[in-house]
Amino acid sequence: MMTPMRYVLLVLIIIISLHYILSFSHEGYGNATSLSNIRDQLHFGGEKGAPPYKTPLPDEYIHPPKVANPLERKANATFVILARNSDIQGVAMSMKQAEDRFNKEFNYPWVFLNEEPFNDEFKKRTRELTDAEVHYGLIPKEDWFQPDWIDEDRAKAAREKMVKDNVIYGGSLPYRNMCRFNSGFFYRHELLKNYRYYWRVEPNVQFFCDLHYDPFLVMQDQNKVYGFTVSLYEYAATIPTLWQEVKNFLKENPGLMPGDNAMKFLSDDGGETYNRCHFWSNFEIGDLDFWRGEAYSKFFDYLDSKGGFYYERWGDAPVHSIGAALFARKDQIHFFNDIGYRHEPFQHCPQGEAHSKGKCWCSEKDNFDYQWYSCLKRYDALFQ
Ligand SMILES: Nc1nc2c(ncn2[C@@H]2O[C@H](COP(=O)(O)OP(=O)(O)OP(=O)(O)O)[C@@H](O)[C@H]2O)c(=O)[nH]1
Ligand SMILES: *[C@@H]1O[C@H](CO)[C@@H](O)[C@H](O)[C@H]1NC(C)=O
Ligand SMILES: *[C@@H]1O[C@H](CO)[C@@H](O)[C@H](O)[C@H]1NC(C)=O
Ligand SMILES: [Mg+2]
Repeated sequence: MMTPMRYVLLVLIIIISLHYILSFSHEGYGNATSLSNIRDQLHFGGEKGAPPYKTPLPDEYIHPPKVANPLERKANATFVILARNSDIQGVAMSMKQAEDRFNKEFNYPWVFLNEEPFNDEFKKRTRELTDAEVHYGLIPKEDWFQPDWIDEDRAKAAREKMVKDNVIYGGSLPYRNMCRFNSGFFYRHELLKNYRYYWRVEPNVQFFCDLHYDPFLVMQDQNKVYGFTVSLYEYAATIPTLWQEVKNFLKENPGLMPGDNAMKFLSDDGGETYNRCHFWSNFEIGDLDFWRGEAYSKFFDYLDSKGGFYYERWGDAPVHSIGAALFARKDQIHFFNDIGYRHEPFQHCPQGEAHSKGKCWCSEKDNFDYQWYSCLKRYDALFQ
């Protein structure tokens, strides 16, 4: 029940509220809080100019991006991303970080490769992330799809068995095409022919630290052929006969290995068995001419002819790693310690001085380098 006293109180509250509401449109409260003025600014009527947030700030507030290249020389190099149109969000994320951490200072071009044409959204969203050149390439069919001479019945049986055995990507044909392309074809693509060095980037990776030197110049000046950040063991189920084929190849093609190669990274018994160590190829900074050279070309053609990319599920990571470890000198394989990097589920986070120098945002405690599943200790041992 409403007593007379409560009735008076309610009327009072209404009067006070009305006073407040009306006073908001009073000039004394300033135009930011004036309802009629906000309506003008937001342009509800459609008859006034653009809302203020659409008017560019005067130039005096804006400073141009810093472009610093103290060495004033550049390598003959490019970024390369293999991706589908549907990968665009992950590509944008990776590319933005590579630009912010490094490339906005250096402006190396970007090459995008796909077995289907890139669509307008993919091109727009990648192009607007960089000041550097961008190139979009179509992969020739014969470099991508399963060749005719592969026995599809045998390949299919292998895929089905791997699904049953829960092998990751075991049932996927596109994944196999991708692994074979990355192993033996990307460096022969028309768009990469004019470059010597490449930095491979994948969708959804992270770069944690500022990089104030040019890793391509390190490769060039120090005669490196392969750079990595993470190394680990391969799944045995994906490469049952790979090492036997490697040994067959070496027997048939003597003289391709330099004396100071990195066989010890791959094998603990002088080459008899493979310890499954490989460099994680979702990150690579490498020399395209090394892949295009005699030793690796012969090596890839030999492996390809055995059909293991389809009858098993040979990855480009072990194939590249074995190629680099056997046909380059061990000092031509470089660990990029300063590059903080994550591809799920592992990351390399620079430690100590390298961490602070790079202003890294990864936690030093989350670092794969000497975890039990990492092969970095075997790389270290090459030089001890
Ligand atoms: N154009 C194209 N690119 C592909 C295809 N499959 C994979 N890729 C690209 O090849 C690279 C490796 O593929 P991922 O799916 O990242 O393989 P992964 O790194 O082994 O596995 P996750 O990253 O854990 O899924 C990435 O750059 C992909 O964008 C494909 O069918 N077509
Ligand atoms: C509010 O806007 C009017 C009209 O644009 C202007 O004349 C008045 O000075 C402004 N008042 C304040 C407090 O800025
Ligand atoms: C870059 O490297 C490629 C491959 O080695 C070579 O063909 C090309 O001439 C080089 N370009 C320049 C400008 O040095
Ligand atoms: Mg990946």
